Amino acid sequence: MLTPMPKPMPAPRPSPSSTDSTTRRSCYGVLVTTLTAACTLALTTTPGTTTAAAREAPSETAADRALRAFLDHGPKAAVLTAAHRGQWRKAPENSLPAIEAAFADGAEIVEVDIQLTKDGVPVLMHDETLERTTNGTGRVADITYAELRALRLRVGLGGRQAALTEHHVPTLADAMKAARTRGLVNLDQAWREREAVMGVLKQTGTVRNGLFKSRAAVPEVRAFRTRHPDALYMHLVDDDNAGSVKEFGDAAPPAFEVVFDDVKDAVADAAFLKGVRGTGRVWINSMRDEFAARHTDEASLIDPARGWGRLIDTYQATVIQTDNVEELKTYLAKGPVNQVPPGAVRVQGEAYAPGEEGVAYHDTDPGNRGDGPGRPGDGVDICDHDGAVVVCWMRGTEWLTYTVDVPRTGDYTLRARVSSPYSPAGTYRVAFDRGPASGPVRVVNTTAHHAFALQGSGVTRRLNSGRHTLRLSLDDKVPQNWNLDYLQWEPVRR
Ligand SMILES: [Ca+2]
Ligand SMILES: [Ca+2]
Ligand SMILES: [Ca+2]
Repeated sequence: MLTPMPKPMPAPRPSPSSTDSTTRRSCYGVLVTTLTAACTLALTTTPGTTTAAAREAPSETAADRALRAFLDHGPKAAVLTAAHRGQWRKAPENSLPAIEAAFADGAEIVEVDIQLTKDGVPVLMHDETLERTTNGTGRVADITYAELRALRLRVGLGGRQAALTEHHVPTLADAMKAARTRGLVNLDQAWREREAVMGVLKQTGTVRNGLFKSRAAVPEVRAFRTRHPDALYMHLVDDDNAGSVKEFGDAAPPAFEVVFDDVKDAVADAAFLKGVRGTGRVWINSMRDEFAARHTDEASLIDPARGWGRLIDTYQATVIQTDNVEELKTYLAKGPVNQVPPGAVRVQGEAYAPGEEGVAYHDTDPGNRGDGPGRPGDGVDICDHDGAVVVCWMRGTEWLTYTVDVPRTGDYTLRARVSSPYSPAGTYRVAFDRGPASGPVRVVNTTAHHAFALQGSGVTRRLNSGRHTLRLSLDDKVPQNWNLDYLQWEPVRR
């Protein structure tokens, strides 16, 4: 891949001072100096000025570009993508392949979580306990790294019924080495052990890759940044500590992670965000409802104006942390795109045909057991998973009917966007116009109720253009516990 020629860098700032008020400046000074050295070398490859050192100098790496971008908070600063726990849709969360996949998919930043083993080795793991993401039991802090190394990671977001992989819990050192030339690493749950973590960054030559964060008292943060003026740091603010932004004064960190569960929160106020945006980057999380007042990934997948677009335009986000790296990158590059493939028909699970129990649907218990917008009086269970409105509490013998308008006669194959933390998760069959039902389609464990995935079915049907009735039924006497976001009939290309 071609590497664009870096832009000239600003001159290094004056040498670091140890006073608190110049912490930010000295931090930038060291970082910019490091970058400038690399960029100067790259720039001197112009014919006629080439030096021996320049001929051996590596071109600017993706990590160089990510750092330069992260420190740019000017009005034209590009929105950066942070991959939550790595690209867990392709590899176990907090694993080396998840880090590599996140960078390969275009994330400039990968968020990871740090725990310490009994013998003091910083490792990547979100939980304090081993059960969810590995085949081990107990606490990380109670076993040695050698013992931890023998365990295997589960796929995706894990869970007791998720399949085991061949991958192991990585050390922070391994993770940082994997990121060294590729991007930044947001070090979550690392503040308590920040000195041990900083030691790893120094040993691995990745101080410039690591991004610390905390919501600690400002004097505690100042002390750390004075001790380590080259450490990258981001401060978390919500309504409880919004005053910390002012308290930093001239020594504002290069980013603030802003968390608001309500649009009326003080930190969601335009003037407050403008102030933050003026000194650094605004980092907003779109994974769950409560991080940014329901402006979530799932809402964005339906309409970016309900999520990422709003976070950028109204809440001035310049970093978005996501569980949907590829979709966010596509949105940032191309704007809203029609996500239904050309010629395909998407039928929302919750948009079943109108009618009564026994006519339009069958549900095993009365009323809506979910928290989503069910139809008044209907038994169908509808949930809202962070913006994904789905049929939930799906059980054997239940069925739903749909109206499907087929645009063009042809062969169509079915995929369904589903979720389930269980193995087995369940099976369904589909039938058109009172015709014979398909064979059973197995729903595959997606590792969490909120982890939706578009799964193939193996079912292909010849459909004439026009309106059809589709019936989706759940087999009896097999475990059923999954969620249906939508069905999608895609034209078969021959
Ligand atoms: Ca029900
Ligand atoms: Ca049900
Ligand atoms: Ca849906």
